Amino acid sequence: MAIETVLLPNIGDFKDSKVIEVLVNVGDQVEYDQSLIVLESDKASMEVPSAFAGKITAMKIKEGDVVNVGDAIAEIEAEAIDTPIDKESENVAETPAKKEEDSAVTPTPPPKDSNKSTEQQTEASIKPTVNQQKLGAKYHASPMIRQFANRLGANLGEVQGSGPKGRILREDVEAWVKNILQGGGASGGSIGSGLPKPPVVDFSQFGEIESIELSRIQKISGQHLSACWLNAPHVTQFNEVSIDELEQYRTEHNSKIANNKKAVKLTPLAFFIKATSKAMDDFPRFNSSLGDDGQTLILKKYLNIGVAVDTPNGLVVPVIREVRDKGVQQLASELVELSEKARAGTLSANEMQGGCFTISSLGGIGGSHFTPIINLPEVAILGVGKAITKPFWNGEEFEPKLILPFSVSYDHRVIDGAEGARFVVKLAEYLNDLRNILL
Ligand code: CAO
Repeated sequence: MAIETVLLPNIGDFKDSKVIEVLVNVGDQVEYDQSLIVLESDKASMEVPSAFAGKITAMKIKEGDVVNVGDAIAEIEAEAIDTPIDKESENVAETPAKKEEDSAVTPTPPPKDSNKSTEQQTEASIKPTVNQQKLGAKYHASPMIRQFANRLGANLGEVQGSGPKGRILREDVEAWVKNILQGGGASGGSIGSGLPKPPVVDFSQFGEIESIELSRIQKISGQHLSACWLNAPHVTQFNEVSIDELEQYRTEHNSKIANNKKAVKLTPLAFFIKATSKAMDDFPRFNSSLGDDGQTLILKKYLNIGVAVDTPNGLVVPVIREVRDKGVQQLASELVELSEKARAGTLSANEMQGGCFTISSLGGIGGSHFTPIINLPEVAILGVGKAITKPFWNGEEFEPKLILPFSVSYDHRVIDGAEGARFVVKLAEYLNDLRNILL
């Protein structure tokens, strides 16, 4: 094994280039074509790959050095290598265009016993690098393809090359981008947002299964919920409040109207809607949406509240309009009407639009706190659990109190933690003593 010196080849515009990164150390085993250093000019940065495979015995430059054509970069105890292109060309039928792309990047492998000159370590062995991509990443792509990928924002580290020796071709980049646009996984197993894909499992290997199609509503709401979950940085704030007085008033009211067949019974939810609208007025950011550019906040002067309704076909969210102007009884009536329509599948599009905030109440079913998903472009959602009687320490003794668990998820881009906490405290204040709403 001979000691070979890697020289900086002719790299065109790169004169007095600064070494901005050294990617290898003495003692490292490097492969032929592996990037050794990164140079920077005022226009671009370039990776300089090794023209030899072997062990690095000396580094001749360090970060911050300024280098020119012919300068020594490193010394390598070189191994004999195969010539990839020669072998590949025997097996791979290539178009002229593909050949051109490859010759633009593939280092000409050194003849096994020749003295390597600057010319032999040609400019073809220089790889422009895309700054956003991992330096020193072991993928093979021509400068043209790297530029193409950079323009499209494709991460070459995730693109599976279909060319000789895994070289990335134009169509590989196109396929990667197409896959991302279709919401699929990239070759590296990630989707557009960079999330890993869940494993695909053939469950039938473990036992009997049955596949049923999701309902139309579930398909639509599933996509919407995923978008909401992925786009808004959620914070969920939990709280509990004693609602004995609310409950006493509600049951008294309901017993008074028990004989009136036309009167709508009050459920706690009508009170939650009213109290929420008051808290939203106190904290107007809870009645806002982020502008398309993500740089502006749209504050709404109207106040409509959507209520999640569980239907046999899936979840729908009819909207009660202008909640501020309505009393609890009217809210209860509209809630009954809208939830009946929702279950019958007769809601109009208009009745499901224009919400400013959503309430998801599971109190009629059970369970305590949960983390509701913000219904974008709204910025917050209230999730209500089932109120149960619990021992409450009043300062002197435990007394039984009807405690309502609730949670508010909010978009942290719009609402700070302190404001989120103030909102849930204020909401609890209103629910604890409805007279506070009148103040
Ligand atoms: N704590 C204790 N009891 C509660 C309660 C709470 N937080 N909320 C409701 N209840 C009681 C009601 O008082 C009622 O009891 P009474 O008849 O004795 O008064 C009973 O539970 C049933 O209430 P309800 O659920 O029929 O009525 P509602 O107004 O509370 O809710 C609606 C209406 C449409 C929201 C509800 O029927 C529904 O669909 N809930 C599910 C919403 C949902 O799926 N959310 C999840 C979205 S995310 O997947």
